Amino acid sequence: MNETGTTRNVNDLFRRACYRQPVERTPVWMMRQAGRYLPQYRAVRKKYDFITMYKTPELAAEVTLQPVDIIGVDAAILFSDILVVPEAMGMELHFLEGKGPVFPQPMRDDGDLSRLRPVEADLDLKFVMDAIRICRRELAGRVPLIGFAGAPWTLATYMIEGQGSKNFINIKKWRYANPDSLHRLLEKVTVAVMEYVKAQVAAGAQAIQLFDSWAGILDKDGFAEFALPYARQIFRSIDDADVPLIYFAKGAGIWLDLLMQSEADVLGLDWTVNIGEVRQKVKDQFALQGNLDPVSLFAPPQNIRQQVIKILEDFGAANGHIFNLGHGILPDVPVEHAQAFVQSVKEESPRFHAGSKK
Ligand code: 1CP
Repeated sequence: MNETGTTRNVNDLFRRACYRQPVERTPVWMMRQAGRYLPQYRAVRKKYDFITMYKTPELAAEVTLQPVDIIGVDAAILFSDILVVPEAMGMELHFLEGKGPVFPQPMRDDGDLSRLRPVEADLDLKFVMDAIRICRRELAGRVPLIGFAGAPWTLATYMIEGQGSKNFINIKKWRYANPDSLHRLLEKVTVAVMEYVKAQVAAGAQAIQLFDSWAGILDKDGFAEFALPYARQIFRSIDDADVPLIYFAKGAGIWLDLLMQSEADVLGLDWTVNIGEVRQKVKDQFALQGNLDPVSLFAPPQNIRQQVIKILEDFGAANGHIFNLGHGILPDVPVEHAQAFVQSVKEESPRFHAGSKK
């Protein structure tokens, strides 16, 4: 136990890196690490559909822990989905095999706003909180547990489009034709996500990542108006919780001046930016997470190692790097390649921290 009465993590590299404190080596985890590239995940998934898996705390905890045991990552991320929040707000969610998640009755205008109800996270999303408690017990301090949510802009895209989209015509039409009512939707979603992440931290989540996967479909002014302020409001609402806050806004690396107003501790980067250049610009204001192109994991392990070295060199000998992919790991990546990636970070990064003291 430490002075705050909580059990200290045996491996707290991730937390220290998030707060830009010295580490012996760079911590590493992978977005979507609990997923289909793992045969052990597919074995569980063969028996249960996706929605049953995330609604059953024991199953969610089981697959959350798999990459910790099999790949050796330095953080676990709760197995769940960003779409549980709109579902808890009253939108029916289906999961179609071979297609993915779908809202059969998407929101199309302000008349639909009244369909949304406020979320009581401890009740409506109890299965998530129970999964967090099981994960913490079973991890027993081996690595920290990351909780997460979709950022309001990205959740709104799914709520309005009904599913993944190519041109996002429906949400963009709404944005241009009736921006005020889109703001009302985003406000409702923001309140729900604030409740949700607060409850996750209370249940034991040791970091919170907001996924703004569709930030990059916006223009700069649109990002400043419809995405960033809502993510920032959520970070502000849990600022006093003593857990690192990560903002992964995919495609937003070109708007670094705006990302720097996010009030997160860590900026998640996709693979399109050079992490060294970003570090020069953000200086010591943020830790950075990223940013290997997930497709590079199909290359042979020696090539993966070279890519890892390149990113470590670009970042340089500084504090505040959490190694990750630039987006989620793809389903047909060979497990040995994911292992080689993590192993390469573990083996190659210590020399960049040689002067660091704990
Ligand atoms: O087994 C299966 O077929 C289900 C595939 C799957 C998985 C493993 C889905 C459906 N969601 C998940 C888990 C998941 N989703 C996690 C688990 C923790 C982890 O290992 O990282 C997380 C963090 C998410 C978050 C999520 N869901 C995002 C944001 C991250 C990202 O990739 O950009 C998004 C956009 C979703 C929506 C979603 N859920 C599932 C799919 C296939 C999709 C994408 C739908 C689409 O856009 O077409």
